[in-house]
Amino acid sequence: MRAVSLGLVAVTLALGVLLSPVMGAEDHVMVTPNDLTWADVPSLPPGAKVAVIEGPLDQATPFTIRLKLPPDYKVPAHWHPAIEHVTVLSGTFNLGMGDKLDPTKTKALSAGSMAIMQPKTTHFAWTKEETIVQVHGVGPWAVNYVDPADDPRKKP
Ligand SMILES: [Cu+2]
Repeated sequence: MRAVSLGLVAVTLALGVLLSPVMGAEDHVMVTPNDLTWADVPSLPPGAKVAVIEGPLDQATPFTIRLKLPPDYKVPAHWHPAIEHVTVLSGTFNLGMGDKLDPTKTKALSAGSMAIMQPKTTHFAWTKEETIVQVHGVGPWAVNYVDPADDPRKKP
């Protein structure tokens, strides 16, 4: 009887140790717009800002980011290794599918709109006014340009 009790205690302790990282401080996230910290985005042309809400993006874990794009901004044709969910929060996100940015082949996504792109789907976007979009998915995340010359990380 005593041996069984000790065994249960041992199992309980072992589970407690195993579960503790999952039940850690990050069991929920609540953010308001004022909580966000905006930073430059090396993978996008200059002028865009990113706020990471959930991540990290380079891991096989859910991520949520916001992108703030200035007026008259262009995102050249690119693709991602993971599914992309884009929700437009403010402004207008003009989004098109294909290997080359063509402003005549985009759909104007107003605030409240959403787009979903499967992995490796090539797409491009532009803005006329400041636009904020929220992107979420499951990492690892990356931005790969169709034309390597468009990649700002490869420019001096
Ligand atoms: Cu994209």
